[in-house]
Amino acid sequence: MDIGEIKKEILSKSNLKELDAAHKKYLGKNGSLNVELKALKDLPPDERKAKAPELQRLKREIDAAVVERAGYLKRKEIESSLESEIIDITAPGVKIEMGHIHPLTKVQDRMNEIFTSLGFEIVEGPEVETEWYNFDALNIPEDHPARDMWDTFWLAPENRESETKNQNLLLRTHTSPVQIRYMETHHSPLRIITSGRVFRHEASDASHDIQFHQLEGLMVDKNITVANFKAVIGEFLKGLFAGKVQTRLRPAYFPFVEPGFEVMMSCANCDAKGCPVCSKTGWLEVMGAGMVHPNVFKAVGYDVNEVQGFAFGIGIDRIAMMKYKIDDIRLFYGGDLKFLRQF
Ligand code: FA5
Repeated sequence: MDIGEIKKEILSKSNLKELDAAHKKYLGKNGSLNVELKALKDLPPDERKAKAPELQRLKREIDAAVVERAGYLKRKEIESSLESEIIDITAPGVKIEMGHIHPLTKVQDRMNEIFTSLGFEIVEGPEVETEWYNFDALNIPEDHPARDMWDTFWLAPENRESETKNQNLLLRTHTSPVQIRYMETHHSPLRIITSGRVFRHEASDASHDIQFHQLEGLMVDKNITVANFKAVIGEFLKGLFAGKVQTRLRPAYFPFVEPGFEVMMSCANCDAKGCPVCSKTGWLEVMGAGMVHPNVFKAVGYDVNEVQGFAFGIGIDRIAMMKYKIDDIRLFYGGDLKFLRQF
């Protein structure tokens, strides 16, 4: 074996795979030098003694040449990969797309702003309610027909056998239960608003959905009248629409108020000419309201001879539809970016 030739061969290898093959050719399991090294043990002692040092030297030199070449090849590999990976710090960055506030949240924030400027405090309530808070305490007992128009999604009773019937769980139909929750733990005078998601078991169309948002308001004090309600709502509408819409109050029935009203707004979507949003009437109902019913005050332990109050529940989705001239409530929940990016 000519070590000079072998070294030349090793140095000619231009990648690690070829180099490994060359190493195996001499020192692999069946490599020519390895075979000779293994055969040493069968030689007579004299011959073995004479031949072994030479073979060992060859082995060392081949190993050393392979290690040296491998180091060189690896260095080259790293250098070339570094060249191709050069970072151009002057290149423009990749733009990270920012999300933005949903139109419903925008309107809700603005409504909160207006009411807090009028002295209302923001409070919260749960979306999963008990039957008692959603209906009974609001003067809507079990057999009351009003329950039909506020049908909702009931949750399967779980381990509640020991509880009374009106503790059944449901997705709240309105934000009005928060009135009860708040009055149970607070005394008059009070001025609160609460907003959030509500649910209805009903068919959807351009102005109705099975989930939507309400903002509830409640003011309780001595000598509160409908005039106070009209003043507060007047300020709210002025703040949001700057006098660009017409509103009217009409009598309506809600079991938890007496008298009750609905506030109608001239349809901004069709300039009150009539369209699917306003059911071709030119007017859209945006809130229910009224003077708090004595039975509600009794349910929370207030003295009905001492206090009066008004309450209202505004459909936030419909207010947003009027503000931005949106012709279908379902667009808010579709997740279509072409729609959402306009706000
Ligand atoms: C109520 O939910 C009462 N809790 C409101 C109230 C509060 C009355 C306090 C008196 C005192 P109503 O079901 O009308 O009432 O809903 C109130 C508002 O929610 C409506 O004026 C309308 O703007 C909106 N709304 C009602 N149903 C839907 C629906 N399916 N989709 C979208 N918005 C709706």
